[in-house]
Amino acid sequence: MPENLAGPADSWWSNAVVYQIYPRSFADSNADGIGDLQGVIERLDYLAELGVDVLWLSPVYPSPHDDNGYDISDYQDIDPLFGTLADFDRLLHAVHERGMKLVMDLVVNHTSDEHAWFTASRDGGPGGDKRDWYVWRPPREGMEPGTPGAEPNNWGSFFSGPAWTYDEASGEYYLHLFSRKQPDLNWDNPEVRQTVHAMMRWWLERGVDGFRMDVINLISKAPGLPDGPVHEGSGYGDGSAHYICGPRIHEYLAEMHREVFDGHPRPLLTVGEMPGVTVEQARRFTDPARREVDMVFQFEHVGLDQGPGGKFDVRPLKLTDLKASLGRWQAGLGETGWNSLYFSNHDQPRVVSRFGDDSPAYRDRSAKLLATVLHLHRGTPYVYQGEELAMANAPFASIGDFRDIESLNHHRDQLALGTGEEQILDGLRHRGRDNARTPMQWDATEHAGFTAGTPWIAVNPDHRRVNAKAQLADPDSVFHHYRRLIELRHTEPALTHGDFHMLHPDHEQLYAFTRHDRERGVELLVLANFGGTDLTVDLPDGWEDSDTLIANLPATSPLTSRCTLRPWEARVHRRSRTAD
Ligand code: ISL
Ligand code: CA
Repeated sequence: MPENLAGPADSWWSNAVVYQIYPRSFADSNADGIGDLQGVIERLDYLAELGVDVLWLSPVYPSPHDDNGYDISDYQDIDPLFGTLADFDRLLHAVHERGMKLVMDLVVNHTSDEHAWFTASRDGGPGGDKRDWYVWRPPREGMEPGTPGAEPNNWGSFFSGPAWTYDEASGEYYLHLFSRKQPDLNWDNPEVRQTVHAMMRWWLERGVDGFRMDVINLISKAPGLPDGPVHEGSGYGDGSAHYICGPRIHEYLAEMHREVFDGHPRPLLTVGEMPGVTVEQARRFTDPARREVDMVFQFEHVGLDQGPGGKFDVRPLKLTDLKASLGRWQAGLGETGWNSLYFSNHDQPRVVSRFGDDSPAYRDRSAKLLATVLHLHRGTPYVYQGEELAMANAPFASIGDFRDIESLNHHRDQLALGTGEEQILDGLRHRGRDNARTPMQWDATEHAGFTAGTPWIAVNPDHRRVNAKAQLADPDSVFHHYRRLIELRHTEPALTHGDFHMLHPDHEQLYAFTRHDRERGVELLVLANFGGTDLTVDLPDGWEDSDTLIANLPATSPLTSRCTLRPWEARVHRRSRTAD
């Protein structure tokens, strides 16, 4: 990034829209039931028609797939399941030919336990060459190694159970914040950092346009790895204070920037996935002057409908909470930092089921409303595959329908604790990550045109009605609404440059805000009715008869100072406003 930038809003990605592909579930070209790179190549024209600027590819590297590729056993190759490096080069070329960019998933908080680095680290034993590349510790003193409570500290893993696994051969434990097949790398070791940097440069030289960095704010752990406060439900300690944005995180990201990105000739995009990051921290991470990352994924707004029992403890979202949270992030990152805007990804349930209304009457309309609200915020919008079709949560009948390690582990552990089957399934149906991972719905044929074989996870039966083919043909579809929103990002500078001002923050059904682009003298007004009943609102002065920029329903009359929004209606108005 050039030194003389006025701020993040002047960067190339400030008016870009990113589309996330989860390759396993996108398109299968060889009928083995698993999506692959050739499948992506065959669907690129669809993405070009949607108009997105950047594709983010979830991991396609060799992997035992304990966590669907987020457990990597070789960073510089392609898993045969997805194709070859030659297929990758063809994909990259085809993406660039269409004027889009390609961003890779960088998963370097941990590797697979089948990565050669880890097997060398484990089998070399204490004192071995690569021992220090991972986090090895002896058992807790006075405890019988390998028994519960003998772990070096009390941290629980994100995927249930302790964050440590015992290696009998060497008598030590290794740390894994995620599954036992995802050992954490030791970032305090300079060799580890240099090796990762070299690997990243290798991909940039191949032509990729940046990285989405998996849980990158977890790479610096507090010295001593202290115990965390014990969580009643699981009995494990919450170690997050000792690894979320740990003591050396800014140093490591600045160093990575220096070693990998500085002076690179092509425009790149970097986005750090950062569970638990605060607004203040995110402003530091994304301040262009600090040269760390371009933007971050934060998690506050996708935790608001969660009870004290954790992510599977479901409670209804309060709209006032969502507005307070997103509004605080808009204000908090201000002119200095930059937001990533997302409701959906491969870890989250489908947004139309979660924050909208996926019943036939309001499914399309509420999906368009959610998209409108999100895309009109300040930041870079992310679209997750199928979101642009209003794909909904899946009707999982029993535990046998789930594939995700997080869901399966949770089910196993809750059963052991005596929780009832139906209660567990209810949590999984609402929150399970497999909701986002059912195959992309291309058409109404068997398996939705995703595969000619048997899909690795069942296709949502609603694909007969909800699919890309039908929506491409219908100018009023959710797909075309997303296409228009993406086009607006490119043509209306107020979306990028306008400041953000929340209206009626205490209203429980209305999401309303303005975006004022002072430099160009343009102001936008966004009105969204988050509910299935009519809603009458009083507008601020001066919006009568203003132009409609985009809406999810045809207007019945010009805007008046008091107007009625129909169920799940969203509209965006535009006016000139020079003076203040
Ligand atoms: O979905 C979650 C578990 O409840 C999140 O906490 C998730 O694990 C977290 O957002 C980190 O996600 C990333 O790293 C994980 C991987 O499983 C996710 O798919 C990835 O997005 C470990 O690599
Ligand atoms: Ca395949």
